[in-house]
Formats: sequence, structure tokens, C-alpha cells
Amino acid sequence: MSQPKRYTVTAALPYANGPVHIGHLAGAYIPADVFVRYQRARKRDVLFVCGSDEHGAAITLRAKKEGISPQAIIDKYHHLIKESFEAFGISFDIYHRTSDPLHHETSQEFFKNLSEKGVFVERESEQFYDESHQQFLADRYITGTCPKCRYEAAYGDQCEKCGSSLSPNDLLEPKSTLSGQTPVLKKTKHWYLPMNHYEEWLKWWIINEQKDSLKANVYGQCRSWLEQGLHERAMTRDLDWGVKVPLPNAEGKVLYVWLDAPIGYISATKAWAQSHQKNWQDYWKSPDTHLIHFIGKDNIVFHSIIFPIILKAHGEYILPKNVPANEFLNLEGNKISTSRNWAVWLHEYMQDFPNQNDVLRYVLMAIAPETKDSEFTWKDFQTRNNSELVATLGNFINRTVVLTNKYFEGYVPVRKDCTVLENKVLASIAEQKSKIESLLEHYKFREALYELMELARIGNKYLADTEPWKLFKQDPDLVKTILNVALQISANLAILMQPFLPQTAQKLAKMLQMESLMDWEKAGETEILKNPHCIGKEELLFSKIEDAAIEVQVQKLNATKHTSNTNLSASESVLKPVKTEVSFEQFTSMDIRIATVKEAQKVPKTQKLLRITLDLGLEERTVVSGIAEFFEPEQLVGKQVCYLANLAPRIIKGIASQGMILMAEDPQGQLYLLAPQIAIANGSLVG
Ligand code: B3M
Ligand code: ZN
Repeated sequence: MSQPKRYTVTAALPYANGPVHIGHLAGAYIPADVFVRYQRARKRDVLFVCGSDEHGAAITLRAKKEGISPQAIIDKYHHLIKESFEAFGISFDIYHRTSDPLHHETSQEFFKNLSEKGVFVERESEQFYDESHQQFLADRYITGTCPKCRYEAAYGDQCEKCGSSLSPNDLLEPKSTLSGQTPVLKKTKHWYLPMNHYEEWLKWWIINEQKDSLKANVYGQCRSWLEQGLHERAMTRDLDWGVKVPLPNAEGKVLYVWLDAPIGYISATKAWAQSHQKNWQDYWKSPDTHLIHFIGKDNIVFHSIIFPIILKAHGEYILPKNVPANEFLNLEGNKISTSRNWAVWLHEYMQDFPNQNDVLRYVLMAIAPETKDSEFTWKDFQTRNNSELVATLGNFINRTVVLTNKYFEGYVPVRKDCTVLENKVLASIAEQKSKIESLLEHYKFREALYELMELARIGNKYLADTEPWKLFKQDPDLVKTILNVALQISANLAILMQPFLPQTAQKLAKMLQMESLMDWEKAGETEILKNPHCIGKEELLFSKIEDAAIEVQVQKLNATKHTSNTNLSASESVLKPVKTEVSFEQFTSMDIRIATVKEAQKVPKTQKLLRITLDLGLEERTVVSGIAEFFEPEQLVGKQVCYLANLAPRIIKGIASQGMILMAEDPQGQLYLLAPQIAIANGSLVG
């Protein structure tokens, strides 16, 4: 592959609707950052852009959930996300945001350009409309039962249970997430991208220009989309949050978020160029530029099919050279879920493990889901830190620096006679460098990291085999040679680790007093540190992580499990839609009463069940209730509750359960008792 003149590297714009977690880092941002740092180290012209995605239902639904405005949501999370990325060394040249006026302008201009070229098909269709909120229900504003798997909380665009891609009309019993009511169909006009017109071209392009460079997982997804055939896709929405459609007669319409978001890469480039006296067009319109999109698995279709069609339709832009998407990272046996709080949040990690951000970077690179889904566990995190970073890399550097200071007052000793062993070890430096380079050029970050660590292992083994600490008295010259070799490996490690562990690389450079020698070109050499170079004082690069620290993290996750309903999918953040209508008679046939808990105890050999005796005024009743995870039995005694008295009795664990205590359940699955505000007579009717 010939070397391009420059690279434009993008990383998916995260929705500013929540903090970022390890899945984000492992999926897109770390690989992108390693790639960019490597290109910069090779002195190539590379621009790395990203920013917050601040439009779409992801934002407005979150605002609704938190009870604040969409603007307040994006302001809150934009800053939090930006700071997290900085802390983990993700070295964007610019972290922009799609609410910026420059982005609105850029995406509107883009839309207008396509519209003037006649790219869009304008079409009237009937779409779901919430009459009480006087609003059309785009995508995620509508839920219902999935026609394929019968999951009851499927979205208008997708069922998260079975993964089917849906359109709102497919849903059985559709409900508005705004009001819970059944929506009506109403006519509305939208601008559609006729993707089918580009199908032939896209096939040609993917097979001829992309196939050899795309990763198998990415190519596989593209092929399956193409096999299903491409269809028209609406590029506008009826919403009041987003980039306004810049045409007359488009009142109340905004650009589809998946049209405006990728254009966000272009807006970010423009903003960066303005402040750096550069020409943004070089990065988007010059055929000498390679455009690379780093993304997670769920964004593949948008970057490999839809955005390329949009760029092609415009005509002036280059198309992506590669879309190195990763698969998913799971956490302790489960899918990472923002709404179920099943995640390791970066802002929390930083507090719990101060100054150890490179450790997380390291582990996430070592287990990166490059070819298939992979898994993060706290135990593995600890093992990798303790046995790889501390016992191999850290130990090697520490021994080298300590002994050099001890025997030679920090001066790099002169290497004398090299044996076969020394020559072999020294030769491995250039070999490892060239392996790392070749792997990085091919987006194989995990293997590249392995080869970096291999150099540390070689160094560590060399010291363990030669044991210079035992030789100084009888053979100081040999010790000079050994430590010189170890110092050359250390210096090479400092340079070569820069793309992977930037904070550690700086620390090591300082320790070896080689800041001015941190040049990638120099790596591979065996005389980077020459006498009379003097190194600095030893400092630990990594420290052991104890069991107790890991235990805290595991418990934190387990606590999440208990307070949230693990059956909920990512759609959980929205309150469940209202159930189907009942008649007044049906409702009044339910005998709901006030009762006081007289006794409560755990049902033996069960986790969740409590046996509760209720005083109903005239009589006592026993119920078995699955609430032991939420309430201690003694906490309940004396409390008044609402009680459904005429529910058909059931035998649960051999106990006749007569009726049911009513509870409220919040979106996280936490249960709450419903009690009268003041004490009232037991047996009082509720209705
Ligand atoms: N915000 C989706 C996501 O965060 C979306 C990516 C946009 S990239 C242009 O998964
Ligand atoms: Zn389904």
C-alpha cells in the first residue's frame, strides 16, 4: 500500500446522553488513538476528529427521563465525555459538538446541495402521531410488540431483544412513549435517500476498492446488507430538536440524526482548520487523503453504506478507505448496558484507580474485541496489571534503572564484548519494531501490543538469565555490557510504547532522561543511550493491584444487579408503555384495601420470597411476595400497604398466598411500597 499524503481519522461521535464506559473505549477510541499516535510518531500528516452527537431521540428521551431540557443534557454530558477522553489520553485534534452553529450550517449546506442536485425523493406517507402531544413519533418515540420475537418493548426502528430492524408500522400494539396512548396515523412529508439507486455502484466500490482492506466482520455486515437489497431511507424527521431542514415548507422538520452526525466529522474539521490556519478541504476532498472511520459494531452500516452513499451523491468528497470497526466488549458475563448501569464508567474508574489510566488502556487493548466479542472481568484486569505490567514491564525497567544507579551512578555504562546472547537480544529490538509497525499499519492493535510486551519479556528474561546483581564484584565489565543492553531495550520500549501507553512513555522518558530522544526513527537502534548519558532516579511505573480493590469493584457491579431488573434491555430507560384499556367494571371488580403488616419473614431456602401476614381489619391474610431483595422483613412490620384482596389464591413454596401487596417499580427495577399518607383504618377500600 502506497503511503497517502495525509490521513483524516474519525472516531464515532458519542451521544451526549450519558458518560462513557470501557465498551466505548475498547470499541473505537483506543484503537483510533493508537493508530493516530503511531502515524504522528512517523511524522505523517494526520488529523483526528471527534465530538459529541447532540441530536436525535437519544438526547430528547434522556432529557425527558432526567426531567431537564435537551440543552442541559448535552451540556452536562459533553463536558463529562470530553474530560474522560482527555484523561485516558485519547488525543483528538478537536473534540467538537453537533450543537455548534458551524455544524448546523455545514449540515444544512450539505443537505441543500443534495436537494438541489435532486438526490432526494420527496414523499408523503402516513406516520404515527400522538394526538395528546401533537407530535409525530419518530423511531424511538414509539414502542410495541416485536412481530418477530414478541418482545413487548421493541422500538419503532429496532427490536433490541432479537436484533431485527423494524419500521414503526411493523409493531404490534404500538404505543407512544410520550403519552402511552395508541398513536393515530397522519400524513407527513419527508425527504428520502433512494439508496437502491446506489446499490450497483456500492457493490462495485466495496468489492473493488474496499474488500481487501476491510476487516472480515465489517465486510460480512456490508455483504449481508447488500444481499438484503437497499431501500429508500428517510433523511428527515418530524421533531423539534435537531438541525432544521433548510427548505421552505419544512416547518417542524429536522435532519435525521444519522445524516447530520457523520457530517459532524466535517464540521469538526472545519472548526479545527479555522483555528490552525489550515484548509479543511485538504482533509475531505483531496484524493491524496485517506479517510478512516473508527467505530463500534453497531455503527457499521451507517459508515460503510449510508454515509459513503451520501458522500458519493454529493460528489466532491473522498470516500472512506477503511472502517476498522470492533465487535462488542462484554462485562463480567453480561452485555454492557448504560441504562442497567452494567458498565465500568471512566469517570468512576479514575476516582477508584487514580493515576492508573494507562493500566485500563493496556487491558482494553490486550482484550480488544477486534475480531469477535470479548470480555472484561475485574479478575483479569488485576492479573494483567500484576503479572504483565508490574512483573514484566515494570520489573524489567525498575531493575535496569536501579542497578545502573547503584553501580554506575546513573551513567550509561559502555558495552564491551557481546556474546551470542547479547547479539541475539540486541537484534530482537529491530525485529520487534518492524513487527509492531507492520501490525499497526494493518489495524492489528492487539497483536502489536503483544509484540511490544514481547520486547519487555525479552529484556526481563535477559536480566533473569544473566543476573547482573550477582556479578558486579567478580566481573564489572560484564555487568556494564548487560546493563547497557538492558538500557537500550528500555529506551526502545519508551519510544515504541508511545502509541499504546502515552502516559507511561512520558514517565519512562523522564526516568531515562531521554525526552529529546523520543523519536520513532531512533527505535530499532542499539545505541540510543550512549555514555556519558546519565539517567534519572528510579520510579515505579506500575503498582500492584490488591484483591481488596478488585473486590470493591465486583461488589459495586453486584449491587447494580440487585437494584436493577436484569431482564430489561437497553430500552429500559423509558417508562413502560401503558397497558391495554380496561372497562370501569373490570377496574371496580378489584378489591384493593389498606392493610398493616403484622409479621414478615423470609421463606426458607429462597432468595426473593417473603411470607407476610396482613391485618385487614376484619381478618388476617397471608401473602407470599417476591420482594426480599428490596426489603428487610423487620423493615416492613407495622407499615400500612395497599393490598389486592380478591386475587385468586396461589400456592407458592407450599404456602397459600392470598392476594398481593401493591408496589411501584421505577425504570431501574427498584420497588417501592405504596402507603397511605396518614394512618387509616385497616380494611379501608382503595379505588
Ligand atoms: N452517536 C451512535 C452511537 O453513539 C452515534 C454515532 C455517530 S457517528 C457519526 O453509537
Ligand atoms: Zn424481536
